[in-house]
Amino acid sequence: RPGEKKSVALIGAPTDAGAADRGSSMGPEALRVAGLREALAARGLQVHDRGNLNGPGNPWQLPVEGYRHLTEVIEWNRLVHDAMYAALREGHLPILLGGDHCLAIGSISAVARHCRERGKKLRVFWLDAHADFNTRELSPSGNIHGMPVACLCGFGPAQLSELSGQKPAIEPSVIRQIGIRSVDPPEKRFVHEQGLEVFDMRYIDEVGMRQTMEQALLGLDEDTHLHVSFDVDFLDPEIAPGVGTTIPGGPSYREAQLCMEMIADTGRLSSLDVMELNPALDVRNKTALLAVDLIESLFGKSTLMRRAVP
Ligand code: HAR
Ligand code: MN
Ligand code: MN
Ligand code: MN
Repeated sequence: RPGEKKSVALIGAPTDAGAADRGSSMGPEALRVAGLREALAARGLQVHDRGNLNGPGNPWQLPVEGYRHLTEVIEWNRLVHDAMYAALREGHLPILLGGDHCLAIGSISAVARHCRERGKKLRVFWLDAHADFNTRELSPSGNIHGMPVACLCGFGPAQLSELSGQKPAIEPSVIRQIGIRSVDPPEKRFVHEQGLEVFDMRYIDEVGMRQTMEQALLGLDEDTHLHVSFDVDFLDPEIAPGVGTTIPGGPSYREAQLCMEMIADTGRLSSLDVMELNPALDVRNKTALLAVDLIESLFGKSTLMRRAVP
């Protein structure tokens, strides 16, 4: 619809039931306080803040049969799936405000369902320090935020891996993982076995963020729905301390900006997760402010009116 403003729907999912630390349940509000709505509106977008989903509390229990808080995680992911799917159907670009990263199961299941119905190709960018490819058998912790990619690829409990109405929800071949620097040894074997395309920090060090992104973006076309799952622990903890599981050696401020800018240049971004922000561990909301700054770049803000140099 030419002339009409592109619209985004903000969906808050305040839970930390899938995580090792408490506090990412406060992520949605910290992003609002950091000015997310205003930043998106300044990009010319129409912003619909749908408020927060209302799911079960965190019972703070030990893992049972390899999963911590499975009942709560299933309920939250159902809510997230339904809200994301509804927003996509209404023509919005949905932004999930986490919440811990287990919620990407619901979010990406909704995106996968939507793409299947519209005959669209899907590409998922997983920006994270972690591969999140554990299963109950492989996980050292039982925390489900370490398992979403595996669940989406069909390795997980039925209530999670069948959320999209089809198992697997996605094929490993649609995923590009970027920024990875913490993978458990059995998880690493499984990543190789399933053939995930991983641009880890060693790779980014060697070829640079620009060439990394060029390769990750290869093959995108006008029929591609690009979903970005942004785990804030992707960023170097020096600039982004407000996350539960900091891992040193992440992308710098400039590398992260370039990553977001190159995604924006494709014009294919169609849905987004912003996950794992933990205000209880942050310093004067600086990680939330940084996340908003990067999201502005993801939606096309750049210093000058210029595309990348040849
Ligand atoms: N690999 C570890 C585990 O499975 C830690 C996972 C931490 N995950 C996140 N999200 N913070 O990426 O327990
Ligand atoms: Mn609307
Ligand atoms: Mn993650
Ligand atoms: Mn992570």
